[in-house]
Amino acid sequence: MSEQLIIALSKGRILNDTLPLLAAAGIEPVDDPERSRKLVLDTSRPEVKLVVLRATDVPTYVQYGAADLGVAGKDVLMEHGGADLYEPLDLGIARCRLMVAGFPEAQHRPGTLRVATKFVNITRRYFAEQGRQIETIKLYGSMELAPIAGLADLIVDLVDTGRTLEANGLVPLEHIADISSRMVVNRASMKLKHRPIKEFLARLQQSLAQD
Ligand code: PRT
Ligand code: MG
Repeated sequence: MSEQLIIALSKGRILNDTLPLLAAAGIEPVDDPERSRKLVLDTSRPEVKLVVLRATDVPTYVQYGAADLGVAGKDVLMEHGGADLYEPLDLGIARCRLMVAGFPEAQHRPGTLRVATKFVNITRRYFAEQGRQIETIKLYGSMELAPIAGLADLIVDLVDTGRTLEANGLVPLEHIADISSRMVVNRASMKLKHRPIKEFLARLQQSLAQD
């Protein structure tokens, strides 16, 4: 019997782009992940199971080895810190940019700026590296509202087309990082299940190269 592999997938927009890549690598869920109420999904390969998680929980599952592999946005990985994770593959999906945004010139206001974001770790690191003093305000969604409502001077958020910013009178001000989804691997699994993981990554890489 071959060793079991558990792959953690991020719910939502990343999932739609991940499933075709897995299918091309020979792994297809037996039940529709969008519809099934099962938390652990069987696949076309009996030794491979999928768990579909809240995106921010994926690095945690892989870090502790509850999943051997996982797919997560670089934003989520940067915010998590990446302890005990290998990041062998850029899947090139769900691309966007992590940006500082706000009303034009907002970053030149005097005094300590207030920055609203769900990425508090990334935000603190980014401004600290530049020696700029800020106060972070943790939000869980609708960051774009914060400057409009007077809650914050700036936001740190993901930007794709820029339409959400524009629709709210905001502009992108500073580029922090280019984002795409990555395959991550638990460090212990990489050693203990080296062969099946290497084979899986090779198949995935091949299907990426054919795109
Ligand atoms: O919903 P939940 O809180 O569980 O998680 P989530 O909202 O973070 O999940 P989901 O399904 O939205 O997926 C988020 C992941 O997709 C992120 O971690 C990124 O890696 C990736 N991604 C890629 C994006 C975007 N593009 C994106 N544009 N995540 C969010 N957005 C949002 C952005 O926050 C902003 O509100 O889209 C809006 C901007 O889009 P434009 O096109 O108007 O610029
Ligand atoms: Mg969402």
